[in-house]
Amino acid sequence: MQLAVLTLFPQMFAAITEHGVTGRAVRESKLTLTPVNPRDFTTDRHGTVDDRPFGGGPGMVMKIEPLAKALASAKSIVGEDALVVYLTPQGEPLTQGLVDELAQRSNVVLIAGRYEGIDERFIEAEVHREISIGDYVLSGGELPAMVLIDAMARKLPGVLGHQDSATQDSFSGELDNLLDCPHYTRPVEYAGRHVPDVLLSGNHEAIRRWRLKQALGRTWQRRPELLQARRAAGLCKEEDALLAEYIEEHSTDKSNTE
Ligand code: 9WO
Repeated sequence: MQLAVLTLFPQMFAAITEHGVTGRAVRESKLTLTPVNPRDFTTDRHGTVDDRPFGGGPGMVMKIEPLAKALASAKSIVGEDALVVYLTPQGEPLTQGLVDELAQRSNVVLIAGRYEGIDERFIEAEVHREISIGDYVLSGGELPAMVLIDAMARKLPGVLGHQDSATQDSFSGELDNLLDCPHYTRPVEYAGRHVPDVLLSGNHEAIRRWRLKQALGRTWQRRPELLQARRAAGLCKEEDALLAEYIEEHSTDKSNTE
């Protein structure tokens, strides 16, 4: 996947190009990430990329011309047919489904805004998708762009080994649309708390059922709306039974009945 990011803070992207799973994907050329700075495309002495909003009010707006030149440069690097994505709280909510769809693209340009945002005419003319990573305001689109890049990178072929295969996670595989089950490692006892016996049993079928039950139960407790989505897709009989068991076992917990 070839990615370009329009950003006034290109160094921020070292956070993902130099570390972890995304860093390895970049080193192995499964992902290329080219920051393009609109400031490099200004012609005035001060490198002006922002201006006062028409209609008045506080803050500044990113000017079209440096963005348009930066976008042309970005497309010349990743491909003229690239999908152009603007990260904004006004966008479509990011979900694993949307990540999976975007990860299929081989060329993407991300736009990370600053100040109060970018001139609406640039969005109308050039942006294909507006995407939000959540209902909060940040000081710029760089962190949301990195969130999206990280999520896409782990869906690229060969980026994850089967050790931490993407199909094992919450939101994909058997635990599709469910929260993850709890995880444990050594020691078997910590501060009087024990690892559940079933996980030490070596009974792989019992362990699979326990994990599925925990995933269903936690989703029911913490994110019931996700369970509705899964029910629509069809909760199987085993899942119905496991969730009923979980609810029965937790019916005396204060947290569930209030
Ligand atoms: C500022 C603001 C102030 C009052 C009411 C609403 C407001 N919206 C914004 C705003 O969108 N500022 C942005 C800052 C301009 C573009 C880059 N910035 C940004 C992107 N902040 N948060 C995001 C973002 C992007 C994707 N998903 C979540 C947040």
